[in-house]
Amino acid sequence: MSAKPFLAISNRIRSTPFTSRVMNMGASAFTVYNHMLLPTEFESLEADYWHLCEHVQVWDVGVERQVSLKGPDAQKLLQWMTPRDISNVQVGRCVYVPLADEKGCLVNDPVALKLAEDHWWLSIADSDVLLWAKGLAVGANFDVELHEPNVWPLAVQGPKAEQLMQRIFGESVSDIKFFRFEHREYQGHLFIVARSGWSKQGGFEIYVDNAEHGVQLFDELFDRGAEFNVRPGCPNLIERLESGLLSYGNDMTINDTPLEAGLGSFFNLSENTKALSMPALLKQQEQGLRKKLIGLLIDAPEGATPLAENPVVSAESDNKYFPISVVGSQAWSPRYRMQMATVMLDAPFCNQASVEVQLVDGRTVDAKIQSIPFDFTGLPQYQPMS
Ligand code: THG
Repeated sequence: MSAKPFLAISNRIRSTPFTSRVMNMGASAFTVYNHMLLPTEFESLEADYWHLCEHVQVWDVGVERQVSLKGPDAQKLLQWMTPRDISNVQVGRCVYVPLADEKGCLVNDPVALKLAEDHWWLSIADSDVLLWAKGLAVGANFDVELHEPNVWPLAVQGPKAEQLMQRIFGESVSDIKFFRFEHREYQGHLFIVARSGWSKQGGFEIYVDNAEHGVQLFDELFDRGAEFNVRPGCPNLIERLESGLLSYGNDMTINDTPLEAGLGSFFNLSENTKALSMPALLKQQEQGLRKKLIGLLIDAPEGATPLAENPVVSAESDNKYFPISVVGSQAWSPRYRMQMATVMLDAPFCNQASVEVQLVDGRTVDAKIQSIPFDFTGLPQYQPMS
């Protein structure tokens, strides 16, 4: 077997103010996200997972770029871009807003921050939202200023995140409620701090808008975090799958609608008639979905992952195998000792209890169909092997 390919890093793949630190601290793998470097692994996926679930990690998620919409038509533009009704969202709130195009297809799924009545940030997943927003605003002659400010979110995640954040920003950081943000001071600089983050282990996100103050803060998080066993980390594939957090570009793409991706619960189809995607989404709901994103739980050992391409899921009734799905993400859960996968599955199979899945080792096994998030109730829970 050949050595792992490496990533050639040039200016097109942007760094964050923390990249050199994260590399020195042992990041062992990176991916590219919004044309930027995102660490994906430190010690190992599994070691990082257990640590995240027990302690606290600081994540360089500077790749979550902010697209700033400012001006009299800022909210009008955002309401056009998302099927979620944002008319009653107050300043200081974060909202998860799937963005969909005129065909109803997913363009991105950012967290939106309402900074002021005429100012929003879209904290984006991996696609060029700025270009899409500009095209819409220019075409519709909207009075709105659009740009990507230099803001690099730092996430502090894990059960001890709150204690560590209190050491830095004071006890009042605990007043910040889930999916809200407030300004907090560190060394004379005001940061936007939200209680949010791409894990279900609890924590905060600090929107660093100044590199110099940011690296000071970064270093202090590690100094003060020693007593909480802090480590550098990153969004963890195992944890986020167990928690049912979806990744745009992996679990769903511009070929899928938010209804197909199971994001229909975040909006009400009758509510926001201003959304660009609404006619297409209403039509799709009326006609029925052709495919759905579902979860697969597979009782197979570590290493026995489903095939990435054509896992060959077949109808139970006949013996002919044919591809009816695409695997989105997959990981082995060390806690439940099960293979987890997300799959965009043809609708006729979605109501079955299980499907047959081909694994990399050639075996074909039964996989339980579940809705996302997975339901692990009744399964034994394992501890980390030391
Ligand atoms: N934080 C910030 N920006 C981001 C992400 C983030 N941009 C990219 C990506 N992550 C966007 N995708 C998601 C998906 C899910 C959630 C957040 C961002 C999330 N969902 C919760 C849930 O599903 O339970 C809460 C949703 C809600 O209550 O509205 O947290 O992580 N800054």
